[in-house]
Amino acid sequence: MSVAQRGEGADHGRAPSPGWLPAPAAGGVRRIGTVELRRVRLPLVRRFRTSSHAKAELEHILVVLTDTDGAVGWGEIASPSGPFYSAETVESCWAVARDHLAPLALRTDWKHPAELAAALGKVRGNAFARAGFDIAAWALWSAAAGVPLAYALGGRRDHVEAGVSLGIEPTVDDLLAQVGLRVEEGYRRVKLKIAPGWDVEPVRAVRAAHPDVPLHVDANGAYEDIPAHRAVLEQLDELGLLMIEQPFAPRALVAHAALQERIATPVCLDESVEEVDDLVTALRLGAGRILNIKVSRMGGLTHAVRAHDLAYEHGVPVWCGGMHEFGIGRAANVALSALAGFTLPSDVSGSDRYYARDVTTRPIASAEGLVEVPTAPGLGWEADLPYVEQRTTDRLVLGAGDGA
Ligand code: OSB
Ligand code: MG
Repeated sequence: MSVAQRGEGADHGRAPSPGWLPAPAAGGVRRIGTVELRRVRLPLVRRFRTSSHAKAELEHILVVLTDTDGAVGWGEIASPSGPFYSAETVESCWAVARDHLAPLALRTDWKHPAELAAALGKVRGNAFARAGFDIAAWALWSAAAGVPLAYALGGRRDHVEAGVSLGIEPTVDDLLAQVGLRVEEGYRRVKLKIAPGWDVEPVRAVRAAHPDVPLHVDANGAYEDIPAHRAVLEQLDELGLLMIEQPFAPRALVAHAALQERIATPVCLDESVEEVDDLVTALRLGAGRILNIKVSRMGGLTHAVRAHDLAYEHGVPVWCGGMHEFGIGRAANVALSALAGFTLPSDVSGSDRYYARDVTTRPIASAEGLVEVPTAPGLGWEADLPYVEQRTTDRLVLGAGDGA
């Protein structure tokens, strides 16, 4: 199925939920009249630590596209500040958005967001930066077409299952307290960040305290395909985990395939799949049995949907990974997770897990581990403009004259 057909009723064989509006009309030719970029900072309610870094405040870039008819769409560039998850940084995203993506967006005529995504694809890599524009284009287009973003993408769920991602904690007791809290809140699965030195012991302790909780671990590529690390991964294989996510470096697809042959626990890929062609390679090699699809990492919703479709055809279950998104990026994650292949809980925990106050007028809320998919046209959450303004540290507006 091609993305160009979306909006014409692709439903993966599922009956549309009652209340969904008809599929969007194709609409006319659009041209972006202004691109607004805002650097926005939000304090985190709790520090989050991965195998590479720890943070108390996050800065993301909000992208606001306004077309020449006045239709508006918001997107989010959710890059971490440093180049540790991928090669991008907030600074690199700002420069690429300003110097390359905004001019491309300002001089491209498009009818469907996939056409704008194709034009932005002239820029290699820089997926997080491209994703901000692609999300904004989908938000604009689905709002203008009068359908919920999820529906425009081909999603037909009315709720999506939420899981939480827990960082590396100072002690095993701190971790157990966090897991206890989140299980109490009803989250459908718990993901634990692991790294050499923080793996078998904490994961065993959590498993002992919560024998039935769907549990998975994410190494963010911190292990190597060496005997000592293989032994650790084989011990983790005994703990009844849903999956072991990205144990090895992004390009180490052969090592992931070899591991998957040795262990029964499904290997899940995250950093390894930046493009749909990486997924083609991974599928051919048997480098994993589950895919984490991140809107940012794939360069936006257009490519995220394509990765979903390919995984779906191959019977590979997917879930939507998070990048601590603010409300705009989080809304895109919720919409994407409404697609049929997202059969595992996604990183779409409530805004309150990360931010005391989000950039949307209404926070994204998880109740009993479920997040409602909006039925309103477009993104389904509105930017809280006064609060966004208050948290903005830098702002740039580019117009037609800047698109040459
Ligand atoms: O690997 O999923 C990851 C955050 C920053 C960098 C990498 C990752 C993460 C998360 C975020 O786990 C989870 C979330 O947004 O809920
Ligand atoms: Mg991950």
